[in-house]
Amino acid sequence: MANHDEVYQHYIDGEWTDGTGEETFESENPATGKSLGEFRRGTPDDVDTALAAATEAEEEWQALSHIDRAEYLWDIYHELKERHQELGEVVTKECGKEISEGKADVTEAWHMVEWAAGDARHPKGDVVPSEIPAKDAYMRRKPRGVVGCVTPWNFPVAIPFWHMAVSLVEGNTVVWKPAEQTPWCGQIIAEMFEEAGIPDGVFNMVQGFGDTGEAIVDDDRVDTVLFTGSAEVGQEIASKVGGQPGKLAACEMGGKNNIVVTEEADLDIAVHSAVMSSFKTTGQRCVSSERLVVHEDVYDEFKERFVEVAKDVSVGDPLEEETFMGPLIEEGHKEKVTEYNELAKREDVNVLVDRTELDDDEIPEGHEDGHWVGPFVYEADAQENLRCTHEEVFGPHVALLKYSGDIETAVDIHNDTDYGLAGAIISEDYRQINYFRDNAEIGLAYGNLPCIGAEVHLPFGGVKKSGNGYPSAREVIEAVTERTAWTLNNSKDIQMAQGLSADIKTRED
Ligand code: UN1
Repeated sequence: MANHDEVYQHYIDGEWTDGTGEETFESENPATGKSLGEFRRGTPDDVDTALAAATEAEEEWQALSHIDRAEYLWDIYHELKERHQELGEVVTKECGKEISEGKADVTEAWHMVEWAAGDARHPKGDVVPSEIPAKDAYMRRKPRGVVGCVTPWNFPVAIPFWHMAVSLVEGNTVVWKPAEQTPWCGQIIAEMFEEAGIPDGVFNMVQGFGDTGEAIVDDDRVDTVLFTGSAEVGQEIASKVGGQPGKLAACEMGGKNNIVVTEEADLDIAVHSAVMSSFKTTGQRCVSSERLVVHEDVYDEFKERFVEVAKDVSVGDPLEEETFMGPLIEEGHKEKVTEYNELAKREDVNVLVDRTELDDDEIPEGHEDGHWVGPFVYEADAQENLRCTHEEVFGPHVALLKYSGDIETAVDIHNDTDYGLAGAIISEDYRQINYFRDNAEIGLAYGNLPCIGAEVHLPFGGVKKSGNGYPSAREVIEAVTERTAWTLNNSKDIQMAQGLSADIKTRED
């Protein structure tokens, strides 16, 4: 539990500060409804102060080598590892993910820090051949300047490091707004940067809501915006930033992700992968699967087995190791998931499992005010344009979509959503697998696996409505650095490429 006598502050320019706002907000444990601590709510003025500090700190930070900058992150890497259990529990208490997931979030964070800090010693840029033997050509990288980071609650430790670790090692300064649902994780990360002794103004954290995030996105001093979160907000950010010359946004958003189970599938793998993809994190990953596209030859058996698990999967106290699904993040989200379950019924699907309201005896003692929901599973017509099978719910709301015919048909159904983040094919036939690999419109594709659990050094991002960039690992380097094409002449003569004449002709010639 965070300290209850304290109102937690922002971290700006190397200082803890109340900021200019009068308001505070609480972090709530979604499994109990109890407060975990009170936090200052940031204002656009606080963002202004943080951006001034980040801008001021650029020069000093950029004067350091990549390797020196990475040293601060190595300290954080060790701390994340040493405090694994404790921080995993904080994640679980604050965002409701069951404990193995809470701990995996912390592990994913130190993996990202390790990648970014280790990358500091790798070659940067390229040596490029020139048409002219006397010329040396290089592609070099420079930091863009100030990076604004807006991160979600569902990976409250990992995703901040996706955004910030590479940005900082590359020489940018950062202004970060953690999700309003997980300010305690934000507080702990800011304490880590402080303890690591990062120079004032290089890392700044402003707690708050959408208006704080918007102030970061809108400000001219921000050179790159990194955003992970909902499609609506991401699209708004991408279009706003797109209209501001010189500014970049890398946005990673949601999905309506599919698992395709063909007639050649091993059904043990299929059921296992589908359960993991649909119900882990209570369906609240942007890569969670809400569509299971299953061939008619294996449909009945798959359905029977999947439904059996969905009826029994354990929902409960996320701190207990026996729990598979914790609560939803907040009451408003419980309402949204419930509405989508109701909508599916109105759209006349065939409901197979409805655990929208759990039985009283399923809810652990002392957790009556948690935001509980269990699986909701239904079958629907794959060809029909229903809202429930096409809109992202972000919960354990799963459609079984039966298909007949070949893999081409399955992939057509797979691609029939506006999103394109993650997906999987379950099949023992390599031709089907390869067809899916080449034709599924997604950024993260899996074969004979769940469509969740990407490793940090893979590019993470989607196509279509799911994203316009990759705010993590190697790919984020493009968003947080500028390239310079640098050419040096080693000769005293000027010789041009493309056969361009270097002769200067005068009237006398
Ligand atoms: C998210 O879905 O919001 O691939 C992020 C995964 C994790 C990250 C998920 N590494 O499931």
